[in-house]
Amino acid sequence: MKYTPEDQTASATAPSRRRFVLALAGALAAGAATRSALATSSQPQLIEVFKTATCGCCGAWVDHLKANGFQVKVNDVADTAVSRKQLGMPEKFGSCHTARVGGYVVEGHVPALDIKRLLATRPVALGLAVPGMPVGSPGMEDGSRRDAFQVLLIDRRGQDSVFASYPAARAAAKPART
Ligand SMILES: [Cu+2]
Repeated sequence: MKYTPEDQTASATAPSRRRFVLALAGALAAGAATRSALATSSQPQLIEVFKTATCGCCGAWVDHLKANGFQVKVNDVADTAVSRKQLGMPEKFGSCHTARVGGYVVEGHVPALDIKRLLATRPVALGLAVPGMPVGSPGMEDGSRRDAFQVLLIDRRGQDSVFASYPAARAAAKPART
């Protein structure tokens, strides 16, 4: 049998060209998927807030959410305890406002970054809570003072675990003079 270089070339080229076309199609599909994922994530996340009409720190928290890219729907209600009960957030974790976002409940002055982490990691849980109204949490600013506070992850049985911890912060101390 006579060996012909052309035959070898032809038989080697065809499959590799097919592989290249398949690889190109795959790359295009991956690019399209990435673009659509980006398009989805650039849509503002809707968060629905339940607060009383006169609550100033609630309004400041709403502003904090908007500044961090959330689309906020505000519902002024007569009693936020009723909203908490409807959303299933135990009263012992209660604060001045409650909210619903992406299938979770968010109670109190929770930092927007923690809500984003919740939505990105999607743990099995009821949601997050910052009980009470710690000074220095978003919407509760008082100069540079910040009391230590924790963001709690509340599971569906009402058990809590620490989701994030914020240490206390004070205004920079003046240099001591001796
Ligand atoms: Cu408040």
